[in-house]
Amino acid sequence: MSNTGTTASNKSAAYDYLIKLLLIGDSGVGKSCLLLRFSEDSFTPSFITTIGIDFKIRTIELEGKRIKLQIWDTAGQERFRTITTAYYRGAMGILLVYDVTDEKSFGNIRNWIRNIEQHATESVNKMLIGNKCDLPEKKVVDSSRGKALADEYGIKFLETSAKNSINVEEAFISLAKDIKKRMIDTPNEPNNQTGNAQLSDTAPAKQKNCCK
Ligand SMILES: Nc1nc2c(ncn2[C@@H]2O[C@H](COP(=O)(O)OP(=O)(O)O)[C@@H](O)[C@H]2O)c(=O)[nH]1
Ligand SMILES: [Mg+2]
Repeated sequence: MSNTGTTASNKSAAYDYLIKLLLIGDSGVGKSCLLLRFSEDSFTPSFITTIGIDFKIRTIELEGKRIKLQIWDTAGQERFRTITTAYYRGAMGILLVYDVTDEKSFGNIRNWIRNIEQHATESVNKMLIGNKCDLPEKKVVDSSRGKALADEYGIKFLETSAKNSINVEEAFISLAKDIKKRMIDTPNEPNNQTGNAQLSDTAPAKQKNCCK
């Protein structure tokens, strides 16, 4: 539906920035649903078995630039809380997701952050997401606790609903904006090359803290 005003360009290849995002968090918190909501604006009440398709793409426009978002979902491995390093390397932004109706998933956020510190690049942008905010009667993690945890790590915080489409756009787009800004401010950082230069999925990681 959108008319970008560019007539001759190849639609799929035309972008100014390629940004790779990663969704992590305990199994069942709604990562796959958030991704489905953001990429296809749909929702399914059943569990989505994340096999085969590892990522989805959506191109957005920010301040006149086309931003291609490649968003990786962690295919079922979250149960072991050891997402393979391959998922972390090259991630420019990470959405840390918990379920506001599941205390344990909130408690585990600290473990997920430890994983990020071990495996992702130091400069990676993070955002804390409390999903399923459409279930206030079942909510056990107060917004203030989510906010406090995010503040402790100096990251942004939003409560979302993949089901009712609350704050999903905002979460992804806010993270993308912060990353775009960082790429412009520090273009020489290993992970900040723009356009087609960024992201070969098989390329070796350029990690700063590569301590396995
Ligand atoms: N009420 C509600 N249920 C959700 C929401 N997001 C996901 N779910 C449900 O939570 C379950 C797990 O979702 P899924 O995306 O597969 O979780 P994942 O394991 O983190 O990928 C499914 O039954 C979804 O329908 C939400 O925002 N609100
Ligand atoms: Mg999933």
